[in-house]
Amino acid sequence: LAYIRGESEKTPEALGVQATKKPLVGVIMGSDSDLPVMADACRVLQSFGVPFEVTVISAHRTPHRMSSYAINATKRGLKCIIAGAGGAAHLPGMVAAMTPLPVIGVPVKGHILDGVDSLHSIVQMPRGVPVATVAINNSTNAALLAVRILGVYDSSYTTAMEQYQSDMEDGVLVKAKKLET
Ligand code: RP5
Repeated sequence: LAYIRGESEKTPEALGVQATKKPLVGVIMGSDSDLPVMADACRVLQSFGVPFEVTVISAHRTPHRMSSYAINATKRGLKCIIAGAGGAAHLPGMVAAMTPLPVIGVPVKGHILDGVDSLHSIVQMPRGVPVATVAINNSTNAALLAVRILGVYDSSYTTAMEQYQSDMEDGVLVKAKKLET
């Protein structure tokens, strides 16, 4: 999948993100203006060695591309989709409606309503069509959740997650010790 716009400051590569072949996770976003937020998810996936792809798909501006992506996601080998969008953030919900894969929604903060509009658009799905929604701009957690999902069928991801949790705990304890001395 090619990245849509070509400005150097808005390419995944410019943000240290390198998509891989045979992706298991699709990272999609409504606009390349979402990339600085969504790049965190890509970096986390990279750090866990998860094969992923990244691209722009807009529910409103490219509805046909969105349906084609969602409908073909399973047969292309994806196991999970992370979808970020801002404002009238319909992308995660619409993709979830067209694939049986788990979809994780990232509400991207816009300029006007502080991301609460995006959060509500993504979290308020009707019964029957779930989107696992993370906090506003928190694509890091979306990727961590994707790693946990992958761990259900590949225990190496669960082992890596256990290591991550242990390192996180150690990091906090080191900081706590510094405060106590
Ligand atoms: C949404 O509209 C995108 O996800 C983005 O967060 C927002 C603004 O898009 P741009 O006008 O910056 O392309 O669809």
